[in-house]
Amino acid sequence: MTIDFQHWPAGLAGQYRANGYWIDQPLTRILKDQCRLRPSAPAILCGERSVSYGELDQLSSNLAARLALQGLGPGDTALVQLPNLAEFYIVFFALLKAGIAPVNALFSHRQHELTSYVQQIRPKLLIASRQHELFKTDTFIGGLQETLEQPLRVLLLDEDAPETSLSLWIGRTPEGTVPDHGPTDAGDVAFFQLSGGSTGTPKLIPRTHNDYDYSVRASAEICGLTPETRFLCALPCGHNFPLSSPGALGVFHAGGCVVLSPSPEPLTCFELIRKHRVTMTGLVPSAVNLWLQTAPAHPGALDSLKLLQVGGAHFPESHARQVPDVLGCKLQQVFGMAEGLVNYTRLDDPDEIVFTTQGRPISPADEIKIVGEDGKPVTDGEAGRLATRGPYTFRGYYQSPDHNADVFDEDGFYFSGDLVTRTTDGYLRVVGRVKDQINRGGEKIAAEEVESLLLLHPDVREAALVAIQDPSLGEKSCAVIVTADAGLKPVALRRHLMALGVADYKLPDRFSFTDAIPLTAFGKPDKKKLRAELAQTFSLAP
Ligand code: J2J
Repeated sequence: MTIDFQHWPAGLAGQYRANGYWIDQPLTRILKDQCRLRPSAPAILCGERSVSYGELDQLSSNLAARLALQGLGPGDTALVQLPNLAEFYIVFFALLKAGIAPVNALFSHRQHELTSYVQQIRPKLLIASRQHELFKTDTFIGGLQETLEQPLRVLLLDEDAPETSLSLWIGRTPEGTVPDHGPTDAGDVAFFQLSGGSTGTPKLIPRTHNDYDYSVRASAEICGLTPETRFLCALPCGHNFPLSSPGALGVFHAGGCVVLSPSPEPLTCFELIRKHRVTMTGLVPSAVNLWLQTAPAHPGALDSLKLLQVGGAHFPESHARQVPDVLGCKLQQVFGMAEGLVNYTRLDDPDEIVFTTQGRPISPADEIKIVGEDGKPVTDGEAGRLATRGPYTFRGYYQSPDHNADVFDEDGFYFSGDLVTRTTDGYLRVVGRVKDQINRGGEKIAAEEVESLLLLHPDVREAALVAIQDPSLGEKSCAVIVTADAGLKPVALRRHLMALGVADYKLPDRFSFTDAIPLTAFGKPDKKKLRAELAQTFSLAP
């Protein structure tokens, strides 16, 4: 059994293999290699725990074997929601070993997001934590089970019942003969990555072993990772950036060590960096701003830190320039996407490139097109829509033919929705966005998703979600609402969204009530005009 997804055309796939980008090995080879080379070296530091490569291999094999004994294997999917703990990687490798393809939901996701993922992948397995509000009781799980045709096996962290305790399943090697079906073929889906999205439902991105492994190997090389690398994972560990750019998988590939932090909060991270002599980390710009403000009061705290990667959202040049002086480390800008393409400034690039661009693609095989409003390529330096295809850029969202028709051209180039310019040396600058998305400190909010939830409120006639500038997060969201009820209050709408179980970061930061939403010549909400109007309103606000 395999999971259906949009493959690369045979010609390109042949080239990717011939050039050594695709090596036809499962992602589990990352762990296998390190178990051979350095089984007792620490792979993960998590609180007081240190997990060696040998242990990571053993624990993930325990879980994989138990899942196989339950009859789970290739073709099956899992919904996983774990916080930044060692179990995230144990589970990730276990599922790869067993050939089960997970969706790794963010810990901030609530029933709206999880239900949508379940509807799309129809999982046979749920792995989550009792610490999450949804799993404090079994009510939500029971509801999910009712929507599925087959039994949902559930494993929970911090669970007392032995039959559903993730820790027990991980901790003991099962007895008896274990069927060994997995991992899936290297050309098949290894797992699903989450799209930041611009549509009503969050879309899933099938990632194959071949494509993901290439991005990890190449990223590790670009970022100069070695067995001495100590990487602080402070962003949500399932996100594409801290997982693969080069992220934890890149660090494992190089034989280094991942230090887990529950969040990017500066004091927590500074303490971990000091304690574990962390050499590198990756942050979103809003977190870097906090670090820049906090670091001067903690001289020496970041002594071991050599490289700070910044990506996920616009990073102002004025902040970029402060990084080496204030934080005492090298800056690397990263412009990536869960759909594939990742750009890095290189470690030996001149300062001007590092401070003023978002890097260039990983691979010589990454094909980039930048097109103007007429659909024709722009000249270098001119802004246009970014389109790309390549050995680790996906070819279609999972089960989304209509949306795929909108975001891919006939040659298989994916339009990311970013507006970029390119220097003559091939470096990209992100200058804007055409997708209907708010980038709230690196967390992506699909406007349409929140708008359709707002429209479920009986007093909301029209709703438009737009970005407003924010000094700390870069952007926040404002919902512009047309209502017949003059007494409708933001608190009522916020409660309405919370009752629908949407993740907190998607709750509009502001509400603005109006008589009519301005329309473009095509009759669509004129968000550009709305943004300009709101900028005025909020800059005048006390
Ligand atoms: C401006 N916008 C950026 C940047 C991403 C590495 C790093 C980041 C992501 C990521 C990732 C940006 N400047 N430096 O997956 O592997 C915006 C763009 C892009 C979208 C993708 C990785 N870096 N962005 O952020 O899938 O709009 O991936 O299309 O979450 O974030 O978001 P996401």
